[in-house]
Amino acid sequence: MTASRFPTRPLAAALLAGAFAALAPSAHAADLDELKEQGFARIAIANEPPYTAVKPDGTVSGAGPDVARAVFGKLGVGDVVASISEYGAMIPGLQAGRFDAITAGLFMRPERCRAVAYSEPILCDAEAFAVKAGNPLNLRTFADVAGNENARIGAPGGGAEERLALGAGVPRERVIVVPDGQSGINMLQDGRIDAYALPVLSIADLLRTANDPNIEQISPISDAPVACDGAAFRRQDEALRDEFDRVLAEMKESGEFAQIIEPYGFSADAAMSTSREQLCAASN
Ligand code: 6CS
Repeated sequence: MTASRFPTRPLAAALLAGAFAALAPSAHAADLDELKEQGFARIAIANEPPYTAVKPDGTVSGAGPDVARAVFGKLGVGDVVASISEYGAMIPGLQAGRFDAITAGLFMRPERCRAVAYSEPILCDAEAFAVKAGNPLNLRTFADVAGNENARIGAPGGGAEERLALGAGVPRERVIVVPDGQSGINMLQDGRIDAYALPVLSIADLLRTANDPNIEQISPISDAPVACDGAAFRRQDEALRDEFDRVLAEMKESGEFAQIIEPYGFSADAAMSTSREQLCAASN
């Protein structure tokens, strides 16, 4: 698995900043020839393994960037350069021209489908809670959280889980915005939240890393649908999205798609058994 470098050395970072400054954010369409000329595609990620990950040495990996790197490579775009962003800031950043695509596990939801041009499905997952061992408040659904006036749930700002909690009737003041996975685990361990909501594979990765017998995973969350992401492009970049989709379909057909995502725990069949049309039409 080749990986892009996420420049950590000052000179490299400065050079990249200069390159970005030269590619000043603009709302104009990013077409394939421009990306080939640029030599890389600028992708938004969240650093939430196994969807996206930035190692201490700056290497970018995770299922989303690895699929994107493979597809863009086959389109003649040499590499991907990643920027870490909160989920809620990804679409505004894309629309402002700071990224060429979002490849971060940004699940298809109707409001997002209206704002961006999604590729066909890539990474699918159910939702999970991390809770204190023994699940003392018996929180198994977002409705359970809504129904317990003492229950506080942590979720990414602008993320799917925040919307699911609010949609289930959890009052705003009991939905705590969590900036990243480690913070969420720390807040659970400190008793500042009673459940931390993320997709199943993300919670599983965090609990493996925490290795703390005092917290446990509850999944799947039965009142949350299985969701899938796609690579997200600006609406005016549908031609680029279509080229991405063409190569993605070839990789699904050849088995290369499964070879990339299944070692991370994702199911190729899950992504291949649904479609952007179905997912964008579903009411969450
Ligand atoms: O689509 C989202 O908003 C959610 N997707 C992932 C992979 N993690 C959390 C986030 O809220």
